[in-house]
Amino acid sequence: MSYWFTERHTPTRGLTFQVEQNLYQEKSQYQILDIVSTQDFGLVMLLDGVVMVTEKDEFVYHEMLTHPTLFTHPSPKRVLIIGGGDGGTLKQVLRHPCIEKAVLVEIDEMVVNASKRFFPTLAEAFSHPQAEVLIEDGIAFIKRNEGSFDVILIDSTDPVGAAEGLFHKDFYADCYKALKPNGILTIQSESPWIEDLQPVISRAHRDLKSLFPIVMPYSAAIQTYQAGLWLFQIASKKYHPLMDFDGSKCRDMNFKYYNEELHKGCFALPSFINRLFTE
Ligand code: AG3
Repeated sequence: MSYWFTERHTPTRGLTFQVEQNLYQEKSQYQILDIVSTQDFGLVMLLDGVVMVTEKDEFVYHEMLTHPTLFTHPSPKRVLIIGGGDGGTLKQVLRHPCIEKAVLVEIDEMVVNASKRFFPTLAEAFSHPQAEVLIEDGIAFIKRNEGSFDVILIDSTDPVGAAEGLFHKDFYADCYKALKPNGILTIQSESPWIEDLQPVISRAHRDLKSLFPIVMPYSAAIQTYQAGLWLFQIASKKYHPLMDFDGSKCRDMNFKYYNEELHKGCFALPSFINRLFTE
């Protein structure tokens, strides 16, 4: 029996689509997971009623969280993903032949297991020889791993509940320490159209700037996330996302969203968004 599902983005607006079938529901100590099937987006994973992954457009978020950073760092060998239990980010990371080790630290095993069952094309990354999957709180993990990674990618849920600590300055400081001297941290940074999130986005920028010499926000158009426009922020110890970018490396890689021109363009932001980073 099909029905209209709405994810509420604010008390007065949201994203609505038709669900064909509820396929699966499970509850962990952290959240409720639903897998539903839809005409428009294929299978959709919801956590606490919030869209996390859709078969149709997962590539946009996962490519854009990964490739701008991995093509900025000239030789990323050790990559850490915090969150990302669906495996989508890990899959994109492992497309880079220079990767020697990609560690995924997900707090909720339920997400990993559901992805294995319902998103096998993402979850296949878990069994890649260079991949290591740990079920652990990323905030604790990072404190034990100083100087270990070239790149850290934060693939978190929204800044509520278990993920809230992943938006805090203390956590970014621990990420700074867990990076090697030329390392890069990249975070998913929510939608600039949601007024309540604007202070969170601005604060993250300020906090990252207080730690890293180079901080560059960028955007991607993700139709199934809030208001269809999403931000990320790169925080880098040395390499500059435009000056140190070598476009020749990505030319033959056949991405679905990311490409060389888009890399250069995604850092150009609308003025109202730039103001979130200057005021
Ligand atoms: N990370 C989820 C980003 C937050 C989405 N928020 C929202 N739709 N309100 C995602 C998991 C993908 N690996």
